Amino acid sequence: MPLARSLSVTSLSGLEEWDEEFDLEDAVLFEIAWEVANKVGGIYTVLQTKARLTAEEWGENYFLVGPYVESNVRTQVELIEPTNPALKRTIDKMNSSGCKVYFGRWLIEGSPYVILIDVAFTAWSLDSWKSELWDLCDIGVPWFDREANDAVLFGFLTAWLLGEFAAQSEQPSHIVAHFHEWLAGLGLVLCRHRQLSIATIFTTHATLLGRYLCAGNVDFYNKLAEFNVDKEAGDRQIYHQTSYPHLSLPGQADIVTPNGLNVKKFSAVHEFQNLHAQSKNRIQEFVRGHFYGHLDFNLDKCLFLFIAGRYEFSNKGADIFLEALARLNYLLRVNHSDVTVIAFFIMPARTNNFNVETLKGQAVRKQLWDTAQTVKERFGKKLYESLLVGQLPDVSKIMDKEDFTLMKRAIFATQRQCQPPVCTHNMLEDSNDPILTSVRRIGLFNSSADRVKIIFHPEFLSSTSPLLPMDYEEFVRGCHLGVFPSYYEPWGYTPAECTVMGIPSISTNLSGFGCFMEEHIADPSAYGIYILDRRYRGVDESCNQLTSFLFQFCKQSRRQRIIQRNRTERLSDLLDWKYLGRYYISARHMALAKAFPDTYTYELQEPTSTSGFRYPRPASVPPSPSLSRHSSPHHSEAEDNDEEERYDEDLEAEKDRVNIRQPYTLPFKNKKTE
Ligand code: G6P
Ligand code: 1S3
Repeated sequence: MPLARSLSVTSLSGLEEWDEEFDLEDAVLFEIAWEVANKVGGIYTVLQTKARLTAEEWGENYFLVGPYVESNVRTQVELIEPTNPALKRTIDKMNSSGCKVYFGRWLIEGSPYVILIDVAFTAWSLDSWKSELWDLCDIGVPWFDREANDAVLFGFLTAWLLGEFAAQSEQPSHIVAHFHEWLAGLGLVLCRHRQLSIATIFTTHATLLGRYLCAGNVDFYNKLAEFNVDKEAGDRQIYHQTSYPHLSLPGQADIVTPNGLNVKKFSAVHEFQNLHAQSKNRIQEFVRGHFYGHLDFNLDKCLFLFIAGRYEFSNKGADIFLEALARLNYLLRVNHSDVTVIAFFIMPARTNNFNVETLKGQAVRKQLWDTAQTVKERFGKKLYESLLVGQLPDVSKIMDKEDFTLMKRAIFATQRQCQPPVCTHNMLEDSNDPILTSVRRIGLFNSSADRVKIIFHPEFLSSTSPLLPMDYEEFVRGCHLGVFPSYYEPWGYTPAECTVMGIPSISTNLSGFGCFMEEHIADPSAYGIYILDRRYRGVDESCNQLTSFLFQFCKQSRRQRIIQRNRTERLSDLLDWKYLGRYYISARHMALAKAFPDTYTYELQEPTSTSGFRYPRPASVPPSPSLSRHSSPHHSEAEDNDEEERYDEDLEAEKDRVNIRQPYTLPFKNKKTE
């Protein structure tokens, strides 16, 4: 009887050398998720970034299973014939029985094989499968819940695929099926019910009930043990959705698997700093247009902050970010700071496209640029003609009336009767949108007197946008600080992505990422990893702490920011799948050992006291504004500009990189039985 194992993370301590000898030759891995080649949220990032490592380990025996979505396939997948004979027979058999199953290569790093199932094609089975589900575990799925209906179809089809593959395999192979999240979880329930000889794993990335409860007015973390989960789910009409994970994940998780990234290393150490400068220039161009007629602040002293992600106002901490921005605005004003903060909110909401005022801003900027080019050309021509006849031009006459008219007209066009807009789009629910409602309450309307300006871009970024033509990665690189003060965040990729790009970030000790960094870095804030305490403090206290992080950040000199970015980037290794992938590897081996004890074994290991690895404090002076390393006690603008040589010096001081290969030991050891 196969054993379903829920493999999510337990602890990062107590990890030892990995046993590389584990022989997977006759084992086959299926990784099943709704987000295979289908970008919906964070799980896509997990699968897409981890694929190379998993493909390296499992080679031809690794298959990702997901839904067939035509538009995704057209852009991300190369359809081919299956090479594995048992799989080919499986797919042929399913397709001749009324299914539509495709096979291909996902065109990402590692080029893993994908099996994509068109769930709509088998919708004729929905009613009978729903009634089977009811008989099996008393779960009823309402007809109007499209997502849950898709989960039923996907679950039955994946269980069909796995069962058929096991039957078609000539010699019984050791199959591991790894299911992600509730949308795929039903497949696991069915595999167990049908007693398929398969090692199963279930990973949950967030729970729906957790999202709902945290978004409501409850003290989630202090009352966690008291909730009657069935009642809470029933009250919110999500009982059927929350029951799949409960059925797939009985009891305690066996292992916690931190999320990694594919860390890109540049050959030139400072390349990421150059990229920051380039991307920042592009954001500055956008700001020039957005604030036309109100550009009364120094762009060179402007800091770009951002929050991005699924639009869950309080779960993602947009609520306390706004409150802290209002307090920061007050502090900057009373301290007569010359710094201007522009806070971007990149969270998709329902809109009917960009608003006219925002588009006009970019058009005005473009017009000013064109005017300057025209006048420059006319000027250049006259200068050239004068030099041709051997004369220096009469500077007072080189620009004529027409030039001035052109320039005056362009300047008149920058006059504006309204403030620069807070929101770049026409919102469908403007009057009760949570971000806009908060902005109205705190009164941050991009007025001249405010040192903090707000731009709400309710759509994910794209390099083809007529407004801000940058993709997300480019945008992050150009910003100074990512702010993610989440209340509900099982992991949180956004601050991790900032870290590998060398951009400092704020997260919380309620997010997996924040806890992971707190556990592994002796002094996270010295590395630009600010971790807000939302676990032991009230909302107001957390807001004050956030305000203080922001204010301290604004007080840093350019040089201090450059040093801090170097330190942040140095943490990349900690988040590389190259190391973090071991938790997944370990989980699969554990599942194999539990399902096939005659072939595989594993031993539990006691965590050792030496295992708690921590990144040491930076060797050089912390980048605090009060602790400047400038040889002269007077800190001037000129000093800020010779930073290029200075950060080399900082890198030298901290050259002895930490070898992070050692700290990752696993809570158990695996062996293949001889
Ligand atoms: C990078 C570039 C520098 C630039 C700096 C701006 O380090 O290599 O040339 O001066 O970014 O930093 P800031 O924090 O002011 O955007
Ligand atoms: C979930 O996506 P989310 O943003 O809805 O899964 C992500 C990947 O594991 C995780 O990083 C995030 O915290 C969860 O919330």
